[in-house]
Amino acid sequence: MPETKSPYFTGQWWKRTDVKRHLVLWALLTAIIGYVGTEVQVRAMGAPASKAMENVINLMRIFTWAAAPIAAFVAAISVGALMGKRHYGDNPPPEAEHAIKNSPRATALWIVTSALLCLFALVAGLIALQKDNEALLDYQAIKINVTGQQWAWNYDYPGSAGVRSAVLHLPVNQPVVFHVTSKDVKHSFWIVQMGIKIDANPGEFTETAVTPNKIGVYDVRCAELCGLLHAYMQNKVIVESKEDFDMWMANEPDTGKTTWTEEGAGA
Ligand SMILES: [Cu+2]
Repeated sequence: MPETKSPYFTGQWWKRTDVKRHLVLWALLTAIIGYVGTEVQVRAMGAPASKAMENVINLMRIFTWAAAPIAAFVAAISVGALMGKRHYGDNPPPEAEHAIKNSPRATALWIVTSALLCLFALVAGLIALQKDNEALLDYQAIKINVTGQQWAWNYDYPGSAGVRSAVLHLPVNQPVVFHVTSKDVKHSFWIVQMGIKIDANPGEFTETAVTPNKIGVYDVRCAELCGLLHAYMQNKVIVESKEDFDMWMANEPDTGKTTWTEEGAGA
């Protein structure tokens, strides 16, 4: 007796309407998640002020677009299930058919895919980190001691007759190495638009380095919850021309009185 099989059982799963609907939803959600996760987020961080930050942004774009199809896949199935399995009426719905079959091929596919994505994220991340750390070895770099305390940052320029400032001044296109420590609890020294961040631990020095490549005023923040006023533990970094930096060095060897203005560089 000839049997007409429905596409559910023929193995031609791609002909099923619900599969087609989910595929469309998947493509749509991939685009939305990828776009919001990259463009919107990157714009919110502001323009990059160093090569390191450009690398961070590129890496974020790549990672987000690599993860977007997976997030979208989960979301598409969730939305599809919520839309397609609605129940109307007063009585509880009849038992659904929980025919989840084991498929070694599907299992292998998701294990291999996740493993490859993790490996890719690890290797790409380590390469970016290595690139950033190369600046640590630059013998021409300016060395600056950064001290965090509840709830302020102070900067000492050891090579320059004991200049200490509450505002960080940096000359443009000159590598800088920061030696970071804390007076009390753990903080984290973060220059947002330069893509560097390192823990500030009491009794120890950590190091990070960057070469600012754009004149302007940027944000320094604490990135480690450190007490009541953690959210206010932020100030500015002024990146200026070599001449302006030297002038500031010569004229303001004060102890924390340095202020900054909206005009920024050279002020
Ligand atoms: Cu903090």
